[in-house]
Amino acid sequence: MRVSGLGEDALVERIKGILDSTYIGDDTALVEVGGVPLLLTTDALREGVHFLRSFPISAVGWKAVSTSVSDVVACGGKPLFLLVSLALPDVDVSVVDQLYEGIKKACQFYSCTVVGGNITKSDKLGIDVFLLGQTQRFVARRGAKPKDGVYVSGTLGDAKAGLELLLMEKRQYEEFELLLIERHLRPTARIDYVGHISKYANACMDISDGLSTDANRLAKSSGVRLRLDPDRIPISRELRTFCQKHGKDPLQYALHGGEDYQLLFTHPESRYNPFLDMTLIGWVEEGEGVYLGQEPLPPAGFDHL
Ligand code: TPP
Repeated sequence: MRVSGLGEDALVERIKGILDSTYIGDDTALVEVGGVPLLLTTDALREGVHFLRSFPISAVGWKAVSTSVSDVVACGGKPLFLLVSLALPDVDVSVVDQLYEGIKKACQFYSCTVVGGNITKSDKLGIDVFLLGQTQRFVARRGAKPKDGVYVSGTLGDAKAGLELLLMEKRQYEEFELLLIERHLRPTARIDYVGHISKYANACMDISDGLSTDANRLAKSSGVRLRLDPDRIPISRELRTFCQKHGKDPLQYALHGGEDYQLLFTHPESRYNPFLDMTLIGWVEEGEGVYLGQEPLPPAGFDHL
């Protein structure tokens, strides 16, 4: 069987079985070194899969750091040190300069440091980030409890619309379109949520492959059902305008669009924080799977295989 026939989640389960590992399965791995708990994660961006060479290359650097930071944040942690490995075609040196300008800006924003890396020759450009972080309390995907509220940060679906706009290669973009493009190119990991997640979340993960796919992962890990309310899914004004213009349904973007790097988390409703842009989108119940109102919501986001 080809890996494409298996799908990403089943392949990860298979690898977990081969390694006989109890670590694999969350956005980061929690390890202990000399009594100190540390978080480890790695993420890759590949030309043709995550970006095109025509995209601003400094944004690719920013995004490479942000996607890994997002994993650490989802576990309630702060980023510390990174290794950056490049798969590099014979490009102009300025491409590498710009890439690292983006990486540097992101590191300054998230207060973390590149401490090394690796460079290999390649036909296509690729960036692998390995990130070390630390947390006061490790938050996994498996802790959601019946009666918890289900929350997301920010708005959903913007990054998918931004990608579609980029791929249209228009000569001129309207202001709302530029905002959506920016959300695709330069997603911001929700480092402002670290305190809230590490103190209050029972379960958390970031939404990289789309809410429908990632909510099913969280439900499965926690052994619970998530029932989401379609009227509560947060959708930006820009996405509504985009969908109006193109005759699309914004809810479909919010449910299945990937790469927003917002957080999906659960905790008692009493922990709601009005100073964060968090939205209650549903509740945890006993059972399994994800429901949107009364209908099952199967995973229909991005699958890497
Ligand atoms: N085509 C291009 C050129 N760029 C894109 N960003 C996409 C398609 C869409 N896309 C690529 S990866 C991805 C999506 C929606 C999902 C997120 O992937 P990743 O950041 O690797 O998430 P992970 O599953 O590793 O957390």
